[in-house]
Amino acid sequence: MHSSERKFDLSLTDKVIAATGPNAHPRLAQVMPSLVRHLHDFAREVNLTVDEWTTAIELINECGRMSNDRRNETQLLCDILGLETLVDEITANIVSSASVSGTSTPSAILGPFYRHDAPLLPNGSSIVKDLTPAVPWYEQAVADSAYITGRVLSHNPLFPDMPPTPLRNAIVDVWHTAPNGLYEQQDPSQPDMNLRGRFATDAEGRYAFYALRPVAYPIPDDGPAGKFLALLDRHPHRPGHIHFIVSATGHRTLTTQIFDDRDEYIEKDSVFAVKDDLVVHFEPREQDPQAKWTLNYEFVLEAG
Ligand code: MBD
Ligand code: FE
Repeated sequence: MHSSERKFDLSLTDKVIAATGPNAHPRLAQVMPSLVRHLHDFAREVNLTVDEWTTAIELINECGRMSNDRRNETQLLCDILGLETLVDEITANIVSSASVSGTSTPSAILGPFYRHDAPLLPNGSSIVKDLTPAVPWYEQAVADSAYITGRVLSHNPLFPDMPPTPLRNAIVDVWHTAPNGLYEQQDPSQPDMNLRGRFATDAEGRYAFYALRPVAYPIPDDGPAGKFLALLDRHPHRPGHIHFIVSATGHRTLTTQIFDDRDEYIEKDSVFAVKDDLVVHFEPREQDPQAKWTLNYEFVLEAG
């Protein structure tokens, strides 16, 4: 054989797949042949060298080293590759016919900054903590102050033509960044649990709280995911968004985000999470010293 001709051991792939034993975890036994095939095909297709593979290993190791309960760099790496959005889409297709047909609210990715146990607050209260003129972003917080209201409704896919009905005691769990583009756990200058809260809907399914219009912000770009973006000549910005997890007894829990339509990054989200039905329009709010803007948004959960 000519020495410049590349010849790969295709049977290696088969050997790796065949090495799986009869008592393997069933789901792994089902998915690993595909993973191994795609992984090997990728390496052969791009002529992956040892040096390149070592660089990739270092990237993944660095992501792992940086990940903790304040920062999930490995998840961020998946996010910039579109994997969290893809998995969310696949999950919706498998388990939720209604979200696919557009009758329930579409999901969006969780992202790396959710915290459990945000305070349960009364409707009509504010998730903006300690807002005084001493806060560096005070002016912008006042300019972006927003009253967000809406209802949580139930859609039953068994009765697709029935209009959605209000859900009492649904929990609306919300979180977003400060005007400096940082979540409270990323920012020592913010009080614990700032811009996070949970609200229970009333008998008519309504929730209401004060928050801020969200700002566009760069995902953390001082780590390996950020370095990777730079190597790809990609920007790190996400359009301004507010995260929600909406849950109610007997319903599929909805993890989603809403996106402010004023945002220039709405069509170039660095983690590919924007969906048309999740783009919202804030309206000016009259005669409320606590809010310059208002938004009404209904969440439709799927029964089952
Ligand atoms: C975020 O704030 C976020 O919501 C996602 C999905 C990824 C990175 C940063
Ligand atoms: Fe986010």
